Amino acid sequence: MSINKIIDILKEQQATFVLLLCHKSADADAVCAAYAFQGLLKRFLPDLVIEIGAPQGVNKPTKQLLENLPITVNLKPNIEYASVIFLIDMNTVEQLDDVVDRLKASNAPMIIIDHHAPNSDTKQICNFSLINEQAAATCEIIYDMYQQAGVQLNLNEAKALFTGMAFDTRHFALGDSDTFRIAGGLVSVGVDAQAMLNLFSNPIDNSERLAKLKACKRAKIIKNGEWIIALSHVSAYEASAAKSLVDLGAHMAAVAGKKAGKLEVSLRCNRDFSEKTGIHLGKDVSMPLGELLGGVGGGHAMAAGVNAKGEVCDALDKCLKLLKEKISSNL
Ligand SMILES: [Mn+2]
Repeated sequence: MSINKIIDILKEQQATFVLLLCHKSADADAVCAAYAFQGLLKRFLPDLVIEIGAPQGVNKPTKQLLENLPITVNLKPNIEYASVIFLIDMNTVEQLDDVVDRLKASNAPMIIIDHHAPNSDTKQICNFSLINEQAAATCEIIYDMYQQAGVQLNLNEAKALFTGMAFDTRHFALGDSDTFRIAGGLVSVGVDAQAMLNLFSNPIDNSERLAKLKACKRAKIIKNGEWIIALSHVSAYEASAAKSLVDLGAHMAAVAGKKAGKLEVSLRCNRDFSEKTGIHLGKDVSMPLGELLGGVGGGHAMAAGVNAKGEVCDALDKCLKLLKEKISSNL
């Protein structure tokens, strides 16, 4: 789907107000992609009112980011008034909890712009999609839309795209050739790469440090052939804990946590595991695990998550079973 097609849809709808919706505790990729996309739409339709909405808040690093870039995010977006709704960087609408009902009640066409493996529920409510699973960040997709349209980024838009990419690629460690091509383009607009990275490198707080250390202490280590799998549980920072276990040496880690009756499982693996087993954590593990646990799962090849119900132990058992099945079937 091209920018021209998007502009056509906005014109057909005689859109006056458009909403760019970000996921729960919106991250830098979501908010920055929305900001740059807002700028691109403005070039074509200067009279259009375009709001960035994060009905379930933004995460901590993003709060810091909003103090440094002129991005306005509405935490109580006007879903009911939108002529067209864009879902930015959002692989599952279930992440939006009760907002889903308001979205479903809306007659506005919905367009998803994302780099996650699409979830079937989300596809159902979206009329159009622009999904590139190869992109390391949604910000990369937006950059290519500017290129396609022949529109120059201004410095703030370039800074935003750079920051979103830095977050989703772990400061470019997970970047591929496209990531560096785009980063080069952004630097040529005037982005000072080192300054941007320093500005947004957030020192982690003690509760996150403790969660990571507890996850290591509690980890159950399983050897499956050549693979070392670590399973653990914490009550917060599951994703950060899973990443830490992989950084420490596990090929694959799953960390579960339960808070207020809601169960979350975060999955991470290293590149070697991903490439040699051919397992896509989002599609092959998180999605079926989400279904097994009465919730939803999704994500990327090397980083994925599940939001569901149930107990931590049962979730980790089921996760391990799925992994073992996938490893043996892909041998
Ligand atoms: Mn993203």
